[in-house]
Amino acid sequence: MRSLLALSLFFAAAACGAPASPSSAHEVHAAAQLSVHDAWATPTPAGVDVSAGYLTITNGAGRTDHLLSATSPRAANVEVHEMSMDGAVMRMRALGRLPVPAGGDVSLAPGGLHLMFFGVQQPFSEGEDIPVRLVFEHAGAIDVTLPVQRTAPTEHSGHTN
Ligand SMILES: [Cu+2]
Repeated sequence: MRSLLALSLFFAAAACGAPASPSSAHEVHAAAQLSVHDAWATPTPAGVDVSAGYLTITNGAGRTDHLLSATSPRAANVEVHEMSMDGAVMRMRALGRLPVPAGGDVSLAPGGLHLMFFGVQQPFSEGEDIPVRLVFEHAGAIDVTLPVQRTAPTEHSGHTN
C-alpha cells in the first residue's frame, strides 16, 4: 500500500503543475449516445510501471449505462479507481461498475475517479497518445485516445464545469 500511496500523491501533485497548452481531445459516438471528452493520461513516473488516465463520459441516452471495464495495448491491466480521503490517508479502490446516469456525465479527474494503468512496459511520455477501449453495458466498446500531458486539458481553458 505504501507504493500506492506514494503514487496517489504523485498524481495529486501532477494536477497542480504549470498549465499545459489547451488540447481538444474530443470523441463523439452519436450512435451510442455516449461521448467521451477531455481525455488525458499522466506521464509514467520514473521507476514505476503504472500511470493514470482521466476523461469525462457524457450520456445522452435515456437510460443509465455502466462502464464495465477498460483495456489498453499499452498496459497489462487497466482498472477504474476511486480515490478518497480517509482522514489524512488517501485511499484508492477499484470499482467493478461505474454508473453513467441518463442525461448526465461522470468525470474521471485528479483527486477522484481515474483509470489506473498497471504493467506499463513502455512508459507514457508527454505528447503521445494512449489508445484505450472502454466497454459499457449498453453502448458496448468505445475506443478513445488519451494524450499524455502533465495537466488536465480544461484546467485553464475557461470552461465552466
Ligand atoms: Cu488508482
